[in-house]
Amino acid sequence: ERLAFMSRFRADITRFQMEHQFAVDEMLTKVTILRQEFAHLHHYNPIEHVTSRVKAPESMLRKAIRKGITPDLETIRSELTDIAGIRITCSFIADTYRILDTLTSQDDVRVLEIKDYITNPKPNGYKSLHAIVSIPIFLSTGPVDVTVELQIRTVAMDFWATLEHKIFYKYDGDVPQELIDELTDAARTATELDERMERLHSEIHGANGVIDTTTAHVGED
Ligand code: 0O2
Repeated sequence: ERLAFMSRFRADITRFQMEHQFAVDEMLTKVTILRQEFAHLHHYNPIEHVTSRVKAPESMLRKAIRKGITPDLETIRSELTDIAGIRITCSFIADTYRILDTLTSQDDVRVLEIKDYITNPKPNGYKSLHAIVSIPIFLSTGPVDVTVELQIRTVAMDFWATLEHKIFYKYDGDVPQELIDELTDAARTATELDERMERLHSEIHGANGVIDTTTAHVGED
């Protein structure tokens, strides 16, 4: 009986992970289409790079326990919104909002929540746009709605968040105050850089940010 339970549990978890991977794949296709369209029609690429991941079962369980959620798959599905995650790094602040609008206005994307940590940064200085969305994936057994977390940020915000994340884990969440202050200050510098770059960009290319075809550089990851 125990063996049967184990094998059922393993099958359930595989299916659960697969559904989230399919949702990530769907979202990535949407992002690829946007990138190609921008590159070919507007000769401008607002997206610098894209990463994605499906949270591993161990981190899923750890997060569920940390949040006091019953660690069964259906509760995890409804309570943890970042099992499927896509991170889009853009060149400029205006691009982050443009990409957010474009993706969240698509018919099959249902917006569950938007958190604008660019306008309202976290106290430590963290900035990003977060969109929790639900998209359908089509399996042989029928459609399933899967939640995906989109994180959209600039290169400077990403640089800061990556370092902060590493420091947070290195100190196991107990970061010395000195370092916290340093990081908060660095976040201000990142914001200044973003604002200066954005000003320069619009001075050169106009407010809509579309680059002249003769100077266009279409980068691929
Ligand atoms: P990981 O390892 O990136 O997956 P919650 O998701 O419930 O813990 P909340 O407030 O509901 O927190 O969601 P929020 O604030 O939108 O944060 C979700 C994710 O945003 C985090 O996932 C991080 O990826 C990122 N994030 C939020 N705040 C910070 C921050 O201060 N610094 C950095 N570097 N990233 C942040 P995880 O699961 O915490 O981490």
